[in-house]
Amino acid sequence: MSNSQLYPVSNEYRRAQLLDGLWRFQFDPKSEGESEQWASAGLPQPISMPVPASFADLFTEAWQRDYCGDFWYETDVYAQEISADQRYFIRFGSVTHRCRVYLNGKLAGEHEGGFLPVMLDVTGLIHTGCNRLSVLANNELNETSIPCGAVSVKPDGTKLARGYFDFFNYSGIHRSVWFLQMPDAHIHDFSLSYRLDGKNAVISYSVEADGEVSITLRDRDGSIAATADGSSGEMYVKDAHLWQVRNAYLYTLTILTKTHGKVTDRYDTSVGIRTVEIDGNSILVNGQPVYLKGFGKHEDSDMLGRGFNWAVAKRDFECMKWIGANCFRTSHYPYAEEWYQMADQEGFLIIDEVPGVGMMRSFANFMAAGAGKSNGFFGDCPDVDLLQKNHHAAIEEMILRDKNHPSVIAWSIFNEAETITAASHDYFAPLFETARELDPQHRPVTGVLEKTSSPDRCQCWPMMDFICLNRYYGWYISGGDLKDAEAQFIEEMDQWAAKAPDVPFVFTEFGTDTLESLHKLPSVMWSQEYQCEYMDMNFSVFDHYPFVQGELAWNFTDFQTGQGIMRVNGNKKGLFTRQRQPKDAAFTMKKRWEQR
Ligand code: GCB
Repeated sequence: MSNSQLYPVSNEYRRAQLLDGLWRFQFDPKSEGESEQWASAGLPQPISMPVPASFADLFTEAWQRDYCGDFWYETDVYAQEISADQRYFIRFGSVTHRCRVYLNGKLAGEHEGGFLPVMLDVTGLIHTGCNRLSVLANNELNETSIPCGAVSVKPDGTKLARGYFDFFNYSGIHRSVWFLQMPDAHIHDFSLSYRLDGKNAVISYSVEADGEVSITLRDRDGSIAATADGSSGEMYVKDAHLWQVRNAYLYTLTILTKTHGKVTDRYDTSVGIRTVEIDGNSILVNGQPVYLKGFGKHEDSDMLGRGFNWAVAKRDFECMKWIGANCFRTSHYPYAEEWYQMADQEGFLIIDEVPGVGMMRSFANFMAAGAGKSNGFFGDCPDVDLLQKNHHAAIEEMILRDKNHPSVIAWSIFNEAETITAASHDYFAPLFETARELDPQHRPVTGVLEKTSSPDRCQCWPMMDFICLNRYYGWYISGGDLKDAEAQFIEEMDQWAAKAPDVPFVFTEFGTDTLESLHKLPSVMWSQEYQCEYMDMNFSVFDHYPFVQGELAWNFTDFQTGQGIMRVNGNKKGLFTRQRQPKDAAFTMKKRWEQR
């Protein structure tokens, strides 16, 4: 199983060597690197490039920042004695948006999709000593890739990525790269699901591994809480410590495999015991209703672009704790695995979103969507089957990667897709089914609806276990007139109340662009005062409808987008600046969320 998504670990049976650092890099605008054998000969004119990071914001020239097309990364991998009873892998946390990877000039594998791991078995390609690892990456967008977009070609032949979405098309090797060594007979994957039995818990497990399996669960003190033998079965945990919202308890799970009585492999990981269910219009964690408070985020920061950085993640969690949040959505793509590890530790809930974004044909689709002016998409998509295949693969890989995180409470299949045609229904129905079939924990499955997906027109909301709405009354609709905005908001919510009163609703986006420098009395759009008043208006509408079970503001921080007349060096809807300092409305949210 080469698509195992287990996070790398080192122990007496496995070695995980981090390859992060300064790599060699070269743009390949004419796509000639493969025919000119760059993978075996080495990059002809490399510059240095840090990994992990987006390349865009490290340059001082616009063409480099906006580069679209093929580009190469290269580094050396030093292998100690290669042994016949071991397997060797190269694992990228992600390469955006697609890649072909070569080891010593030979193709090791390729991957479509820029937000999930690329795990390549290089056992036959690696040799003792220095090996050349070359990555041909590409960041073009089209209507079969997720996210969706297009590429325009300028008269001089330069390509420009035109995402049908509102975030910069950051590209590169955004997450850590590892050289992994593990025994030939090894542990490939495991799945857990939970049932509570009074104060006790039943863990159903299955392990995919070569050899005989035994597992041990240890509590925080290292005492054994349960054990089991065999590749699937149940463990009974007496007086279980539950993983609770903002009060996480993590056990350590150890999986051992043996062949002829001898231990051959071992994998240790943190796990949390908790259940997630929908009951009427409540979202239950461990049988208790939870109201989701938090943000839609982006992986986005100064200099790094979308590159993962532990310090940024730490600061984000500290800000989210300070403000009283308990949840975030990985808008609009699965994040680096380290975000989920931290959420597991901090007791945060995650709505895990696949990059199903841009499924509406518009270069500023946030405008069209926010105002309820969607265009069709699926009916005239050039190759809807290929798009669906890529979407399906991303769902599969996301669930395979994230299924064991206690923080993950739901899967989001799309953000603001067109959902008002029969074609959209036919497109999404099998994808929702896939998510339901693949998740051993049967978490809720949802999708995020924009304004056009109104109660009377949306064909897809019945597929959702809870309904996510992005609504901008007071910004894209009746901007500057909160009274009028509120009246229209209530009108729509009354329609939902009549249509789907027994389903939980979560607001996954609401917000206003706000300049940290602008104060104005009386308020105007873009001022800090307006953001506060807008939030208060939204809260009063949310509180009026008992089926509203969450509010995830847009956005946690200001973030980079493409250029445009509606964006001032990016989207300014952050409750925090891009440097992670609070705007005034952050105090409004804190006051509410600390009491909610
Ligand atoms: C949306 C999109 C999000 C945008 C946001 C906005 O509806 O889902 O990606 O950034 O609106 O600020 O316009």
